[in-house]
Amino acid sequence: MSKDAMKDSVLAHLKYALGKDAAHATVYDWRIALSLAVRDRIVDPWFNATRTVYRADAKRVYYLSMEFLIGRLLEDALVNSGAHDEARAAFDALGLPFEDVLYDEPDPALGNGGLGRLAACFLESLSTLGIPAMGYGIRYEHGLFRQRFENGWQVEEPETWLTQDHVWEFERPEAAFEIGFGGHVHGGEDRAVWRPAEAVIAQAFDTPVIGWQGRWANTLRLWGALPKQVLDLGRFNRGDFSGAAEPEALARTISRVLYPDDTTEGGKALRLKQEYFFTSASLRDLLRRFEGDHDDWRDLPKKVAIQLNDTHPGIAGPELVRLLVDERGMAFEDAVEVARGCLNYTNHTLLPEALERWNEGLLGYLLPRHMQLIERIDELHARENPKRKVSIREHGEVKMGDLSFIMASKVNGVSALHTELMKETVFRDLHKLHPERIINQTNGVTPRRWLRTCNPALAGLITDTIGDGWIADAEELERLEPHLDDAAFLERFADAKRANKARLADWIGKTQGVQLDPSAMFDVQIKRIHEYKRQHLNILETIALWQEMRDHPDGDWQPRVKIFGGKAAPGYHFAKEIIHLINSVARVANADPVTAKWLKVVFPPNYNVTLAERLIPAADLSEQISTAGMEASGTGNMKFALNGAVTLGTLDGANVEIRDRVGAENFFLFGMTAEEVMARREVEGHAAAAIAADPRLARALDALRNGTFADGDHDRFRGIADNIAGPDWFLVASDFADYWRAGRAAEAAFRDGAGWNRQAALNTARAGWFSSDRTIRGYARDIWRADPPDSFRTVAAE
Ligand code: F58
Repeated sequence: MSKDAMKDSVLAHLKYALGKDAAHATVYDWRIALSLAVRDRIVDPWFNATRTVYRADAKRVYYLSMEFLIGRLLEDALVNSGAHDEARAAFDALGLPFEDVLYDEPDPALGNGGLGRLAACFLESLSTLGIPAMGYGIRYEHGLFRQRFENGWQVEEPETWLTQDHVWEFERPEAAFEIGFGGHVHGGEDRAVWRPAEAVIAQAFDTPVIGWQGRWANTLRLWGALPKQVLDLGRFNRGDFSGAAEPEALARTISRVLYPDDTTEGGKALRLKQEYFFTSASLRDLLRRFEGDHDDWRDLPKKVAIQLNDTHPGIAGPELVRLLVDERGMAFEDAVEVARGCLNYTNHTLLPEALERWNEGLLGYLLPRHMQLIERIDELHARENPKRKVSIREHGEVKMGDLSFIMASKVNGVSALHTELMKETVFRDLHKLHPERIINQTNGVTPRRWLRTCNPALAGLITDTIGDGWIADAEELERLEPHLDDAAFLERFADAKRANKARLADWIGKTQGVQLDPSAMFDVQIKRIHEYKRQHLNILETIALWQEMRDHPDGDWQPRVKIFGGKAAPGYHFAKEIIHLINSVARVANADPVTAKWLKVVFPPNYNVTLAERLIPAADLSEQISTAGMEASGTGNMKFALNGAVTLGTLDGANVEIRDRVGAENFFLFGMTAEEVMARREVEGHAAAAIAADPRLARALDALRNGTFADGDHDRFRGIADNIAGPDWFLVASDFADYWRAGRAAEAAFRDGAGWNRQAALNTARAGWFSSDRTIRGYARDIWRADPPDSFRTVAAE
């Protein structure tokens, strides 16, 4: 499409879809008009892909996830459909600010963090690779809360992405299912009849996901909850107007917010309802599709691969069995076999408190038939494995991890280390019974969004140097290596980074009122706030650094900017304290005339995909400092490496594999190994010993207790200090000295400009393996046994 055709299309949509003329159009109007113009280009490849799959009767992959952290869609669609340059030229010709139009789009925050973003990267890679797939999730009216700070404290506000037109989705009123809860079960052992006490409607909303070069598009199908009955007319006519609207309000609650606070009983029930709601709708949808052209249910695993993204859709096991037994008359054991043939489960955490368990009372109340089936599945597993030591049920609870494991063909971890730890810890007993079931699939990220689109300066340099083949095959980035001895190339690499940093500094100056020197080292830690991720280790080191600078104001300090981003779960008090501490240190340190030329701390609020896209290209140093053995993989670590930031990190999650690939000399390693962590926890008084051995650490902790960052209030940060000095489960004190050492080593390396540039560029050159295309190929080969249809190449040529 030419620039003029794009311009005409945008103007036509402006006029006929929005009813505006160019003279009166707002940025919003232009954005919607452009989005519709691009959407027009996606619909044909989308239809073609769907037709191709039907014609070939190809196996489909269904990715079930509570979260799809898709981020803004317009720029992705422009880049992948190949319309980006024409659109920019068209907007230039119209005299409109293209960037402002792109940034006008709200960021659908339909996820918490890595798990949700991984699902979004996977969908994009599935489309790029032409693998027939569908993502299934929930269309939350309000995604993850919007974060703002009040006196340094996190305040949560509802996210409102759907108050504007969301033109990427197509509503499908005909794709709707009734989802029941509660009630009673009637009938026999095998075939039973469940009569739910209440029901809501799950209705589909489809978003096409276009792959690189517009060759293929899969669908993201999100379910919205609707009432069966809009209004209780009886109550309305009796004058009970708010009561009359109750059925609608109650039904809609199910798809209202992402991850409601489940510290209350009501919250727990709602979360379970959400999980069943989208899992049931998705399974019924895919069975209906299969039913259209097949008559033998035993063939289901040949045509359907279902991936459970963590245990949130773990009720899929019993639900699929129920749909086959109660609604299609299959024998129980046959149904279990068919279900196991289709289902696979990805684990994302070893943290015991994050492994889902459902109380049997609640489960039996909301899903009585499923509770019966879970009992039978457990009995069957016991019969099949007479020597087993485990049971799905324990202390009146159902362990969703074990249930998902037992009902899956394959169970995978998300990095090499995490997969090994899964075998030794959470799934030790089950792994012994089923030694072939656990496999590893190290995570990856899409290089389209996380390099090509978010970092045009670096992407342009790479393409000038080695051509654009790397966008489809990120491992081609290795071809940069011969250029790393070319001073002119390294200078251009540094120019790109400098430009990104200057742009970020400008934005932070405008939005946060903090002035940054773009030549300082930009040191970034962005992720959910959690004790195991150890933002408190980072801020403690910042305090120690600040103290040393004040002691030696004539020292030759390396200027450093510490950038933080992340949200704390609303009920996680300690994480909120950490946020408050970071903001308090920022307030004091940034105002200190002695240190301000060397040290700045910034924490832009409301970290989300859009903010990550701004920060990652501008980072010099990537902080990946979790307690070893606790971060399943991490995916931010991959995005940073791809964008030429050097990692300062522990031997945890995928850091291990990043270090293997980029080389130990291009990675700042510190801290204990996972094994050492386990051993150290057993040593009584480990924190006190570490503090006694390190006056620098002791002094930084003192500053938390003497009111330095709390206007003299000695108690404000005492909780954090006492935690580090006391139980210190996450070994902040024990790892502090080595973290300090590694930080200084990174600063010294950064001073050596040319050497640093080479290290940074080497990270980019060797990070191509961390593309989600590689990960998806692994899943397709080892788990799903699904391929692109033969005609994928023909479609490309059409
Ligand atoms: C993350 N999990 C892991 N969970 O922490 C990270 O190491 C990994 O790289 C990533 O998954 C992808 O595999 C994660 O993001 C959540 O967000 C939970 C969702 C349910 C509520 C509690 C948080």
